[in-house]
Amino acid sequence: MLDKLWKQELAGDAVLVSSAYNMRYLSSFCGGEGYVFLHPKRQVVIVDSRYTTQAKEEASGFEVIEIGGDVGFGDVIRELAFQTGTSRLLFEDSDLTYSTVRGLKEKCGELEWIPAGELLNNLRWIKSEEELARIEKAEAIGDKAFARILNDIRPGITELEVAAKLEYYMREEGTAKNSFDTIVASGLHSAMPHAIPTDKKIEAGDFVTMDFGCVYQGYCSDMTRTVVVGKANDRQKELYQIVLEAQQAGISAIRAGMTGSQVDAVSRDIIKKAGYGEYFGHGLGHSVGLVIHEEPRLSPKCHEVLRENMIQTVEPGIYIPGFGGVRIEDLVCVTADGCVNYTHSPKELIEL
Ligand SMILES: [Mn+2]
Repeated sequence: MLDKLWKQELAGDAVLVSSAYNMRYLSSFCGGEGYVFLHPKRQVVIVDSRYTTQAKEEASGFEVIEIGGDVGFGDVIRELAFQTGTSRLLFEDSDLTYSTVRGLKEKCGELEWIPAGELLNNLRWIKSEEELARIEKAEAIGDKAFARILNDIRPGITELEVAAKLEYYMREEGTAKNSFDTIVASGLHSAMPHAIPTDKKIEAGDFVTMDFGCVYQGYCSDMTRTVVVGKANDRQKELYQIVLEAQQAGISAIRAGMTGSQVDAVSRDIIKKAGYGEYFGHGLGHSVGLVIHEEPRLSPKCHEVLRENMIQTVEPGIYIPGFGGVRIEDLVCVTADGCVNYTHSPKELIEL
C-alpha cells in the first residue's frame, strides 16, 4: 500500500508511522508496537527484541532495526533522519501522546515535526479486493454467531450471558477477537444506543438489541439486530417497521457518487416523517476496516463523496427513554450503482 502514500503531496521528507493499524497497512508488520520510518529511499520497521523476528517475516522489503541497550526509538529515528537528509518529519499526531512526542523531539534535535493529521488514515478509505474479502468473512462469522444466539435468548438469561455466548460463538466460528465491546441491551436498556451488558435478566416482552463484531485477519465486522422476547406489542412492531423501512431505504439509496449526508438524509427523513426524528440522535453509519469506526461516515455532517469499494454500515435506530429502542445494522460495500450487502442475517421482526 506504500504506493498510495508516495502519490500524496507530502508536507515532509519522511513519515513516522506509529499506530498499529497504519503500520500494518503500510508495512504488513502486525505486531502493533514500534515505529515504521518511511522515506522514498529507506523503509524501516523499528522494534524491540520481542518483535524482531515477526517484523522480518511480515514486512518484506523493509529493513528491520532493533532497539535495545542504550539505543532507544528516538536515537534510531534521529540517525535515520540524518542518513536520509530528512529535516521535516511527518508524524501521527492522532496516535502519539504529547509526552511521547516531547521525548522523541528531545532526542532528535533540529528535526521539524509536522502533524500528519488524517493523511495516513485517509489512505485506507478505499479497500482492495483482499481487504474486502476479509471484511466479508468477518461479517459472515457474525451472521453465524447471530443464528446460534437465537436459540439461547429466553426469559431468565442475562444480558452478560448473551454477550458471552455471542463472543464464544464468534471464536468457535474462527475469530480471535471482537472488533469492539459487544452490546446486549434488553428492555429499557435498549433505549441506550451504546448500553453495556449487565446482569439484568431478559424478560418476556423485552426488546433485545445486540450489536457485535469480530476481527478476521485484522479486519473488523459490525452488525446489529433487535429481537423481541415473546410476542411484540403494537408499539414495538411500529417502531421496528419504521427502523427497518429506514434501513432498507438507506441501503437502496447508497452508491458511489452520493455524499455521506445524502444517504443519511434518506433514512433520517423516514424516521422524521414517522414522528420519531428526535429519537434518532446518531449518524446513519460509518466506514469499517482495520479500525471499527473509520471515515467517511453517513452523517448529516459528512459531505465526503462515497466511492467504489468503500465500506459503510447502515444502522438507523429509534431510542425512546422509558420504553426501549430498536437498531438494525448491516455492513455494505459501495459499488458504482449501489452496494453489496455483506450481512445476511434476517431482518424481519423476530419474536422468540
Ligand atoms: Mn456500527
